[in-house]
Order: sequence, then structure tokens, then C-alpha cells
Amino acid sequence: MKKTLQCAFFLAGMASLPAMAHVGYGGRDFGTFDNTYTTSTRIDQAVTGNYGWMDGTDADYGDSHKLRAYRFTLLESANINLTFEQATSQVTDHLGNISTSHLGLLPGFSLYQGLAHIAPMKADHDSANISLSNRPVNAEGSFRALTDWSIGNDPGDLNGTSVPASLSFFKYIGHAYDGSGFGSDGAPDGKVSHTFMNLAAGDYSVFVGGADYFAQDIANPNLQSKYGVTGTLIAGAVPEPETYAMLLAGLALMGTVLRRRLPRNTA
Ligand SMILES: [Ca+2]
Ligand SMILES: [Ca+2]
Repeated sequence: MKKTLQCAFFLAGMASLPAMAHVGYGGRDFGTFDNTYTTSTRIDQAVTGNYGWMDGTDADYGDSHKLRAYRFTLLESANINLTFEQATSQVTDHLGNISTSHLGLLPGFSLYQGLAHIAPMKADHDSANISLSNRPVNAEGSFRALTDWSIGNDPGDLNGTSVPASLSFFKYIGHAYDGSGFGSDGAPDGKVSHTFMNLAAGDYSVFVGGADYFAQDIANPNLQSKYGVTGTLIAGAVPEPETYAMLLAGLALMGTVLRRRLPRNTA
């Protein structure tokens, strides 16, 4: 009797878990690249709420359920441009219901070296014991937008051999976010883009979510709404115009320094 009850509770608990509760890359693998010019776009994706990325910038971390993880692999050192923009995507929930995401996302993203656990390993999640023991007690989740972070899985079973829980590590490379505030891209147009120069060969993860910190207000009717997002990766990308401007300014400065030095050296 007691055993049956425990089993029932366990099953009830299982059923209430959303299927996408764990960190995964389904439909969000940009692919494998060298530094040859190549474009890869992922559509039909959505994030829950409009604040997931920005919430990971504060002292109590962020809930990884409010972000979507993308991945890519580099075979050699390459320049990578990443763009995320709002989209009206069709999304399918864990029951197979199709709904349309709405517009209005202020996208933000961070790039990290490293990958979450993928099949056949168990997927990582915020409430795994190993995740909980590797972050402050009062944290909202394991996600961190502006620095290295880690999240882990539950103990598992692989072909009859028990596998202990372990952590996945994400080494922070950089970030960009849409908006008008300090540190944003300065143009709140539902789109943000950044080029990362000379990334080393290896596996990378990108975590994408909303950048409106105040959207997590409990009174917000769109707190749990799905916001469509389209992600584009361009390998072998040329630097953005502002990067060129900085490069030219740097070269001009070096020229000035050299010209000033030359007379002294030849005198
Ligand atoms: Ca937070
Ligand atoms: Ca923008």
C-alpha cells in the first residue's frame, strides 16, 4: 500500500515536469565550421519570458529554463558572427500542442567554450543535487550571463553501468544584448549581433534569452509567454564596421607613434 502510494507520487512528479526542463540543443546545433564563409540559421525556436538572459547578470544567478542553448563546433581558429532576433515562431510543447510565439523579444546572449551533457549522458538541470551544491543557496538557478558557470546532471545508468553525476563547465567568452541601456547594442530593435574574432578550435555553447530585466515582474501578463527567436551563425565573418573603425583608429595611432619616434631614431 505504502509502496504503491510512493510510486503514484513519483509518477505524478514525473508527469508535471516539462519535457524541455533540461539543458539540451535539440534543433539548435548550428553545425561544424572552419574559417570558410558559411551561414547557418535556426528558426522555430522560442524562449519563455523576456528576461532570462538579463536575470543571469545579477548576484542571484538565473534560471536556465528561461534560456535556450545553441551549440557549434570549430575545426580551426575562426571568426564567428552570431545574430539573434525576434521572430513569430511556431513551437510545439511536450504534449505536441503547436502554438505561435509572439513578437517583442529583446534578445541577449552569451558565448561559452564547453558543452552541456548530451545523450547518452543524462541532461543537466538546475535542480540536480550537483548543480545545487555548486552555487549559492539563494540562487534562482545555475545560469550566469557574464562569467564562467557550471550545471550538472543526475546519476545515471549506461548499458548497465552506473554513472555518477558530473558537472558541465561553460567558460565565458563574451556577450551582447539588445536595448538602449548601458552595455547594450544601443538600438532596441529586437535584434542583436556580435562578431567574435579568432575563436579557438573546439565546442561552444550559446545561451539566449530576454534582456528586459523588469519583465520578470510577477504582475507581467507575459511572464510565461513564449517569445520567438531566430538565430544565425556566420563563420569566416568579417568584423563589424565599428570593429573596423577601432582597428583603423588603432593603426592611425601606431602611425603617429612611429612618425614621432623616427626622427629621434635617425638623429
Ligand atoms: Ca537573477
Ligand atoms: Ca538591437
